[in-house]
Amino acid sequence: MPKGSPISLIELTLSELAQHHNALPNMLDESCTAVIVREAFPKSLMQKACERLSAKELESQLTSPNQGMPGGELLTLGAAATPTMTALNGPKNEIYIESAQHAQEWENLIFGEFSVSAQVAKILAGLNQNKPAQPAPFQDPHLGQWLPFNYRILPPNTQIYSHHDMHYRLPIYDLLADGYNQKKLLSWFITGQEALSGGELIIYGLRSDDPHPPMLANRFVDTEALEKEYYKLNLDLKAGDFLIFNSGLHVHRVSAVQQKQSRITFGGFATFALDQSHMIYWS
Ligand SMILES: O=C(O)CCC(=O)C(=O)O
Repeated sequence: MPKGSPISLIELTLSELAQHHNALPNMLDESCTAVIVREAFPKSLMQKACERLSAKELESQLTSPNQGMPGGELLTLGAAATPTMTALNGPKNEIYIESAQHAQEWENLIFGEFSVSAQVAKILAGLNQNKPAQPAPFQDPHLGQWLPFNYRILPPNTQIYSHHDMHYRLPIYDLLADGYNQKKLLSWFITGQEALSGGELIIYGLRSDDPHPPMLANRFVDTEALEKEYYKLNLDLKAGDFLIFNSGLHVHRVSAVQQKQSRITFGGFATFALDQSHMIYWS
């Protein structure tokens, strides 16, 4: 029998949201691991957005948060509240706040009239008993909202190594308003440009609270052991698909892109208000 927690997946289309209004409460109680909403965003919009993101004018704003990590050097537009090779303790507060101030400008530049953030809020609400979802508020109301999502480019031969996302210990979370569940963390992303070869999201049964995870001497998770011994699920995601999963609990990775085109995604994290009234999302 495989090790770790079993993985369960729900797949639906936008028109079936109402039948799955308990999907995210079921992620809270661990009875559901992942949800894919197929074709949640128009393919033509995704194609245009990826062209704009890859345009010369934006090149100087892209960062390489895992620079120095062989095979892991993805490119991003916008900060993320997560440890990276260049910021092991997560982003500096002022850098994150600066990034959040660009949210609307970037969204307009890359998606035009279409509000991706509003559509994400609608999907999250649909999967959570129609309770509203909104970008995460800062503790200090003058700072406005956290960055709702960031833009991620995985060039050929790069991957995202095995990890989980339970990162509330990072100093950046001191800036989050009170009243949110910091024992649960979900990841979501929209596939902008799919990988036809490699670039697969793989979710494993290994739990973030496992006291004895299989580790290599270099302190990376032993992915070979994950592949051989644990529950696992490979996801086949296409441009326009929306995915949300329990990334605070389940170790996961993105396999190396093995084609000429980059794999492009737009995504962030999400959690629940402690009074269950709404959800928040952020990058
Ligand atoms: O493919 C992506 O955008 C990120 C995958 C991942 O590691 C996550 O969503 O936590």
